[in-house]
Amino acid sequence: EHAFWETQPVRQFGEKDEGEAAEGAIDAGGRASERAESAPPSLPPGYEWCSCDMRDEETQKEVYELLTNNYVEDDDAMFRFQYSKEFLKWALCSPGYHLEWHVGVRLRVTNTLVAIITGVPARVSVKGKEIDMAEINFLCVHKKLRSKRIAPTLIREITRRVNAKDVWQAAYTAGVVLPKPIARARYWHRSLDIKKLVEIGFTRLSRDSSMSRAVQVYKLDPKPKCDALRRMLDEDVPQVTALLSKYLSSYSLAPVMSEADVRHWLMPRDGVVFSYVVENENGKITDFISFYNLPSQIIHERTKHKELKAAYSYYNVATSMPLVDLMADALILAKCNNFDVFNTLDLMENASFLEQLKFGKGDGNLHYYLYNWRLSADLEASQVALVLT
Ligand code: MYA
Ligand code: JJ1
Repeated sequence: EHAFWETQPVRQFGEKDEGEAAEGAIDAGGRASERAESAPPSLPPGYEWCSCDMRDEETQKEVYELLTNNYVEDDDAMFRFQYSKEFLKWALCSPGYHLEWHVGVRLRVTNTLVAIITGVPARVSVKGKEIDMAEINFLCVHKKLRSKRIAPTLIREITRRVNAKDVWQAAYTAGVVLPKPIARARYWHRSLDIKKLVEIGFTRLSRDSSMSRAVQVYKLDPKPKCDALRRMLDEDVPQVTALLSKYLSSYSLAPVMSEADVRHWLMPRDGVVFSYVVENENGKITDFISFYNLPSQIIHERTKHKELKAAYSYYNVATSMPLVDLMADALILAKCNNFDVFNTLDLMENASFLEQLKFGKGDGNLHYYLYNWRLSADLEASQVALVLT
């Protein structure tokens, strides 16, 4: 059934529950390092390993093009993620990143990049235990090379390179079900430009609704309700770090962020990540909003539209007002920034505002996984506070 995953230190389907006592590394200390390989696994003849330097413009373009044409699609192959170069640089060149964890496969004769898998270092809190991990993302094999077992080879190679830095755990997400999810989250969508969303087939009008009625339903105020909301500034980093750290510490799975991490992941970046704070009269930051820009390409373009502009909810903290009021303003800010739709997962407290703010449940799931870490029980989405880009 899972010829590759059965060989890996991950929870298997049908495995007996071993209770709280068994929580921890599946393949512990000594055994894990015995497993560590000293040479890369072999690729089919004609292919070779490389590292992708995302600060090099030529490489950035190759990674961008591989993903643009071959990365994640929805179940009906209508939309494909369209990560921008700036976004990829942000997602991959985070504090402490290792060039070798951006693994590529090239076709020797032409030097064409045909597959990648990436990792960045992150400190992750799992049920209160802080672990240095790799966050794995952007696993992608060119459409013409699918089903040749290249993905397992990529996973083995990145595992080897991560282990070489003395890191033995990883966190990753996928739309597909693999052995074995620790949590399942759902995508929810809030229309900002309903007319465009219908035209491109992202949404349908309910049977009893006309377009003009739907436009009314999704209409938003032109400006946020909260006057004290402003873009996050560099000088806010210490307070945002404190606010966020306190908030995240109550979850079973959450990133542990230093000021440097917050500066990297949460300071506004044009066209990539949007962050806002509420500062009170005493100069105290009480609330925080963030979302990132991840457009999708419209695969069978039948209309004038080429791209779906989607904002994805990132980390949000409300202390001076109800979360639903803060997120109502997040929708307005996304609309002001010309997004067509605001997407979120039902992580953290997000389920509490979905209905009131007119989100609809999407057709996509996101499964969360840990590599080489056993939990005694699955987590509820509401206990997960880790958002991977
Ligand atoms: S999730 C996003 C994944 N990317 C896409 O969906 C893009 C479009 N699809 C593709 O590019 C290919 O279809 C991929 C598979 C590359 C996905 N995660 O080579 P194959 C297993 C893990 O013949 P292909 C993300 O980026 C599959 O069950 N495994 O298949 C997080 C089968 O194994 P088994 C997957 O279709 C990635 C084997 O691969 C996935 O040509 C986290 C078939 O290989 C998947 N998304 O290529 C990776 N899809 O027989 C794990 C299929 O056992 C990281 N498979 O069922 C683990 C931690 C590593 C570091 C550890 C450090 C300590
Ligand atoms: O975007 C997604 N679904 C959309 C489009 C569906 C098109 C047909 N399949 C969707 N639209 C309906 C929304 C509507 C809103 C108002 C009320 C009624 C419903 O559902 C989905 C998420 O829902 N996206 C995907 O499937 C993309 C893949 C997601 C997995 C990503 C894994 C990559 C992680 C790597 O780390």
